Amino acid sequence: MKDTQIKKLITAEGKRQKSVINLIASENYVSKDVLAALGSVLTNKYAEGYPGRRYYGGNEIIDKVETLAIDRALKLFKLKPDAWHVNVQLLSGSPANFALYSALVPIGGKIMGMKLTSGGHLTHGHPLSMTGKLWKPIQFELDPKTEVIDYDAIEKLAIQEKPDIIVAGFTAYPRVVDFKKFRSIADKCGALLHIDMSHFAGLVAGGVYPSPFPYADSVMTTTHKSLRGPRQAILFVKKDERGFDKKLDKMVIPGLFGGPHENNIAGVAIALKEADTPAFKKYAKQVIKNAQTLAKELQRLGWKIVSGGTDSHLILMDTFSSNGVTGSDASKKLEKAGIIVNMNTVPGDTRSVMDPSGIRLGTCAETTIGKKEKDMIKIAQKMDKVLRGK
Ligand code: DSN
Repeated sequence: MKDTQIKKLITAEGKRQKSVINLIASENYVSKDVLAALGSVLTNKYAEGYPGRRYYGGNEIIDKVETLAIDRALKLFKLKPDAWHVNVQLLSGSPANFALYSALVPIGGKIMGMKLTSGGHLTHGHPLSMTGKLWKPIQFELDPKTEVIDYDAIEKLAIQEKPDIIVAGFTAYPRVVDFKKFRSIADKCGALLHIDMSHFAGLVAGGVYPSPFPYADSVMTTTHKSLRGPRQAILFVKKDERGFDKKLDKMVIPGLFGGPHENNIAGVAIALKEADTPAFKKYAKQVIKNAQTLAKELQRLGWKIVSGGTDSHLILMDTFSSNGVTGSDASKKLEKAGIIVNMNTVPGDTRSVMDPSGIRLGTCAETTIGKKEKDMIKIAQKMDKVLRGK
């Protein structure tokens, strides 16, 4: 690389990544092949439109790249091409959820999702997100006692509010989501069911977390979390007489978006193939084993883990009620000791989002570099020492 300033920064970031314990639940380390695709000549090409229907010439090879990504997405999640439609063009989860609502929910309609402080995402109808301004947000919270989803309360609210769409699948919720129950709630109030599986898509692919596809009308996933691909998103919609496939594609381009980043899409195609292997299944299993071990050891050391544990890659640790350490202080102290986490609200949090009561942990990245249960125990013990100032 001729630009020495940027080269130095890339090298420094590579070193930083190698030198820390990365417990950011939404990060992972991609393969060399994915990196090669991202830095390839595919970035030079404009390809507005879809395979076989582009506004620009010269897309005969690009069309094959995008088609491969779509085919591999269907294959990985065991979907029939005549039952599901796939759009791989959106760059990350927020614009993908926005495109989906724009395509399927009339402006001013109701989006029902989990509150940010309970583990929902900004794009599930938070008042500061455009998804909470252009549509009317109906927000639900967790059961304050058990800190898990209260399906009966959601059903009651849904029947009362009659949302156009219910969003399930969350950004800071460690437990398995019962998609069948969400389907039945959606049917009772006449809503569509949209699943945001960004966090656990890799676990679904690895067969260690339930698949939402039998129950959803639409599914969105980012590709860079447990799925271990580049930063990008995939949208899936049911293909039937409702015409969601055409509505979605038209909303993505020309409705919202321009030229797809085909270098990213090639990286996604590679990651989807990598996830379709026995080695990835083993990886997904280990991710959960590691998270459960980390949670258990932290609990043993006296730290409160939200909902009492985890069924996934993700742990929410209530540092404030355990020991009076705020989420912001905890994350700063840990970073100084080489452990990278993010501060996070906990269910029912009364502290501010900028200095909440807890931190969120995840095991995707550390499992990718080969960490096992014994390493998780050491990490928990180091965290305990740092947080207690020992
Ligand atoms: N930033 C993602 C996460 O960390 O979960 C969600 O947008």
